[in-house]
Amino acid sequence: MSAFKKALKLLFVSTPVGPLGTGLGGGVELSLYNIAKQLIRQGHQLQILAPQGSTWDDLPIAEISGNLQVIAQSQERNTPVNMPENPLLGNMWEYARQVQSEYDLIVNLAYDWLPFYLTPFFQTPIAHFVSMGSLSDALDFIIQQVAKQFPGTIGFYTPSQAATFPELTPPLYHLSSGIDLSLYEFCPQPKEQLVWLGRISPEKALEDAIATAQKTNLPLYILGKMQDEAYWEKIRQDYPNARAEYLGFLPTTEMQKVVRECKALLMTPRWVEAFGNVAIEALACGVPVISYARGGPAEIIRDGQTGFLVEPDSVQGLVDAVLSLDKINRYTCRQQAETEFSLEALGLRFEEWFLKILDTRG
Ligand code: HBI
Repeated sequence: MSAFKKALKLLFVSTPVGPLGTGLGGGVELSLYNIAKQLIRQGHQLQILAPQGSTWDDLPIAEISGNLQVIAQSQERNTPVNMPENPLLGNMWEYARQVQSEYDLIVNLAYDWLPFYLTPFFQTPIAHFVSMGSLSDALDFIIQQVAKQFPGTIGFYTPSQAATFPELTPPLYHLSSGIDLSLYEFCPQPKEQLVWLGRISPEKALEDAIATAQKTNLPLYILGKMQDEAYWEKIRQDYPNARAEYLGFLPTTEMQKVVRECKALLMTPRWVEAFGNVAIEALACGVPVISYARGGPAEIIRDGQTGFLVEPDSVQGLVDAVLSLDKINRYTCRQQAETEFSLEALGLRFEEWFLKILDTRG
């Protein structure tokens, strides 16, 4: 902590769709873990409110009980906001209301209507980190209201993610992401295999990766949280002969042992991926990333240098990219991770955002 910056007391309120450490919270779980660890290293004090059953290293977690929120991407755009009885989301924010005076700032990581609606009722300022692209009219509307009433309190991963929302009052902050590079080991010489990482859910279009592996006659390793079993079964039926092996949701150190030995990571987002933490995890291992040119990955991958950006939803484009992988220098991939996606850079971006919010508040 430099002399010019005071230590902040921060209350993080996690995503209500699954306990931390289970993978149900998708990319925002990893983001929360990395941001929290780095801000503590920078001398700030943190408390994390998270669902019962959350465990993660030595992170200071207060576990809150209650029923999980339905995941937003399974709803329609015009689905009314819904809350289960004994809602975990409501319970987390009631706890936050009670303890708010002990903190300088509350940081919301839930992609849900309630925290935005509650913002004017709180005395302590709230920073909202929006973790996905626009998915619902109700959320778009309330985010617009908070951006207008509390300018500068809305943060995104990337500009392309922010652009999916209707016009928002500036300033908007783009925090990008970052990972603990020491957990990822560079691999100069891969095996003849491909990998796909992510929650197994329709918006991730795993079927395109399996089709690509089949056309290039390469085995495909699949890692990530099994979010939609029916979707997975349908893929199995559609591709009975695929050389695809599902390895489950592995902790980072185990996951990177598989990823680092692969020729490339395939990313096949059907939606506008807000960021794509899996892309920088692969780069950190020296693994080129081949992705549809949409959303976060299009802002991460240097086309032709650290991977390839492909016409969205074109399996043939993915196949052509796989056949061009010898053009990529794997060390360039690792270097990009080191220069753009280190934890230090991530922590400084969040710290700067938080200090701006507190300065605005005076
Ligand atoms: N859905 N309702 C809801 N709330 C969240 O916080 C949420 C979600 N779906 C997915 C999700 N968060 C995370 O996996 C992404 O933010 C990465």
